[in-house]
Amino acid sequence: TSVSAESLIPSSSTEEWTPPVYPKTAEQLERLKVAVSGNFLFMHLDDDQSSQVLSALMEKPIPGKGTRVITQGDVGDYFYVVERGSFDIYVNPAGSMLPGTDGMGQKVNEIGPGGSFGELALMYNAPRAATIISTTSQAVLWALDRVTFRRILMENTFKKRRMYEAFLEEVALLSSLLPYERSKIADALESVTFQAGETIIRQGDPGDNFYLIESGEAEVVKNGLQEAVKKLGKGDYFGELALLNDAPRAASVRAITKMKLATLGKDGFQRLLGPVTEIMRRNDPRLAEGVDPLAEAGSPGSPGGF
Ligand code: 1OR
Repeated sequence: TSVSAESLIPSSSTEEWTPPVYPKTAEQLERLKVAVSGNFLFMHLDDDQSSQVLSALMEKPIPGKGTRVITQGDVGDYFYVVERGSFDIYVNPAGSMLPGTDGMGQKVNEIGPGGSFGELALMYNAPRAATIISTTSQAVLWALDRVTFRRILMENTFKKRRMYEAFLEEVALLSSLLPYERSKIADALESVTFQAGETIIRQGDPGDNFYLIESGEAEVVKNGLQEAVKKLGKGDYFGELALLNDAPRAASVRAITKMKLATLGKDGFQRLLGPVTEIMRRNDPRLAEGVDPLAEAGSPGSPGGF
């Protein structure tokens, strides 16, 4: 199959095109819906797009452990969503593997149910950037062909990755991450705005979201007192403590100016910010106050930090 021709057609092209249809049983459709439900790439589709994508996805059982699904350097054909099983990702920094060698390089990541892979080659018309191998014996993938991926899924992904790329690069908390890890965060972020004076999170409430400040200023308010606390601005984050400690909000945060925030839900926070949770714990304001946050973790509602 050739990669060249359709890659030049913008995904908004009005040219005739009908997505493939793979009929599914009710049982298959149910499994598929669960598999894509947690995937950020599917979240902004309208009803039409959603049903087109669901019928274009093709079930692909991966029977054996150690099955190679994608080979670094190959031409990209499908995008995959994981329903069941797990997969290891290997990257050889030297580029594509030499024929006849097994030089897969280093293991860089693992992907499990609800995750997805194989979007890069389709988005950028680039060779596969990694090799992907099953590590469980009964894995199930759902595959989406490159044209349907580009026509329906990519527009949103691209827009969001582009929109957040520059911003996330400036966020100190995320500077230790690889660019690809920041791209995955970009996919998951949602933008929200608040007016000056509005309360964004309230002390004592359950914590469901993590926030990064895109623009504007906020203040942290604890026990109704403003003195002891600090101001937050562009690139700062808040809302992490309740998620890290599974505790109610330890302080309120109120917008001083109009604010634009990028937010991640609990799932995304746990899935994507795992590598930087240690940094967040180290930055825990309660450590600066001389309070041992671990000693407090078991007593929900206790004041401390923000
Ligand atoms: P693809 O179409 O290039 C391989 O086929 C897929 O592996 C790729 O799309 C991504 O979906 C997925 N670097 C490159 N590709 C990765 C990476 C990755 N992780 C998953 N994929 N890195 C790991 C980041 C934690 C960077 C390693 C230097």
